Amino acid sequence: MKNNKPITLISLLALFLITSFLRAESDDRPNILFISVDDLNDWIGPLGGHPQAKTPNIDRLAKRGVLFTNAHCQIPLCNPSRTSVLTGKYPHNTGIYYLKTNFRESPVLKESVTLPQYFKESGYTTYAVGKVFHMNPDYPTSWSVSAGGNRNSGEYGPSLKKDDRLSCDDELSATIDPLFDWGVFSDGIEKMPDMESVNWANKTVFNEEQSNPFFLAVGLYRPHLPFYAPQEFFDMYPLDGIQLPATKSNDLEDLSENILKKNSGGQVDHNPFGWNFHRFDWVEKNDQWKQITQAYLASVSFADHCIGLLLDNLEKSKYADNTIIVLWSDHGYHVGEKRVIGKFDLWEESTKVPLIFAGKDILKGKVASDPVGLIDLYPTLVGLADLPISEKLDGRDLSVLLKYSKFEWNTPVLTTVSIGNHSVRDRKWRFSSYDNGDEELYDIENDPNCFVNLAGNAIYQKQVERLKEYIPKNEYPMLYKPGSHFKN
Ligand SMILES: [Ca+2]
Ligand SMILES: [Ca+2]
Repeated sequence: MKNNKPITLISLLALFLITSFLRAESDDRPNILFISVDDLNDWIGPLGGHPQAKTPNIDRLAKRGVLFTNAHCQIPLCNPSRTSVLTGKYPHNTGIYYLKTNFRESPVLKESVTLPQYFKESGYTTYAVGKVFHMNPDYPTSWSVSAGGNRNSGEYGPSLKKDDRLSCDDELSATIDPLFDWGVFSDGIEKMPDMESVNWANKTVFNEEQSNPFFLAVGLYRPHLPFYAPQEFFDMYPLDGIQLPATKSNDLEDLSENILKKNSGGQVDHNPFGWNFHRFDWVEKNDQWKQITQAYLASVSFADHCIGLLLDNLEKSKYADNTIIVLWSDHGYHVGEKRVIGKFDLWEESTKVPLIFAGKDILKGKVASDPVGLIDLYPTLVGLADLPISEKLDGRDLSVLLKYSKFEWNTPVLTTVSIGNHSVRDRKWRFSSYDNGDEELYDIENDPNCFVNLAGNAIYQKQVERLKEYIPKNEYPMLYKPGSHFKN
């Protein structure tokens, strides 16, 4: 009996030490700030895609982290790209290629664990605001707290009625392409939905005491169409001085009809070559190329402003030192290159995306030219949080590139637009293969605008044969309702 007291004290001390250790260990787990930007191409300061683009906040994030200069999406369209990122699966392994298909409809993904869901099930509080998933917010499966609840997260964007159109009031465009518009948003910056998302994130997450580590996803909607931004962002780009993207007058002449069709961004009844070319034809006919370029640049700078507010608030918060930041866009965008306004093609402008990681244990100021994909986000974030990486994921853990300055690789990255139509990109080459056997090959080191299609030239046959090895041989059947992917 006489030993009871000391034993109790020792037990209490041990319990205290164990719980302190566990708490310290759980507190050490990094938070994740996951910022997705919609339709942002390489027109950001550190990627230099447009010489006039002003993105001071993305620039400072790149300086404090690792910037990938050769990162590509796996499919250049919102829903399938986001599905691929958030489930860690290639589109050709799930059948999700189009806008309308809810990813849980794929037998492959029905029971799959999404990236936020994995963090949630690992003890994180997962928050979503803005456009993260596309058709299916997957709430509450993926999220502890969702600002949009179970609403379609694609609803985020300034309301758009037909009478609201600012620049493009052509009846055909207004009827079949209702988002195709641009101009000054005059209701005040605070009414921009992205500002509401940023304010929600700051108030709900950074300014609150978090009992668990958090995974906060903020999905910014700009610079997606309509290119509406407050006046101050248009003022940054005076119309007279706008530089147009580089183009070549006969650029499309070395491409077959099938290649043009597969890269048309979705076919519509009146135009077998689809939205992409139709939009540019309209812009050219109405002499609006400078205006739409200005509006896209203004939208990019507005998105950058929102990113700056998130970074500022995180820096001011108690979570500043223990949060990993990843910034990515779901795909690129053409503003006239190859006579395209849009995405959903296998060309560099559509596939290339900004991708920056920063935070705990990540190198500062590294610029990595290794070919990487958004498919790598899932295993990388899981790896950075020191959680086990599932073997079911298709991507690679980029941690070695984020933590070691000398590590590099040159394994090609894959992009797809539909069954049988794929493209692979390494440091120097882009090779694309189409369902009827047509091919494209570009030497991007010497022809950065991809003007000259080298496929068919015997000199390059070795490169073609090498790159062809990375084109998928087995493809999951397409889950798609014909005619429904754009018309809504
Ligand atoms: Ca998008
Ligand atoms: Ca060409």
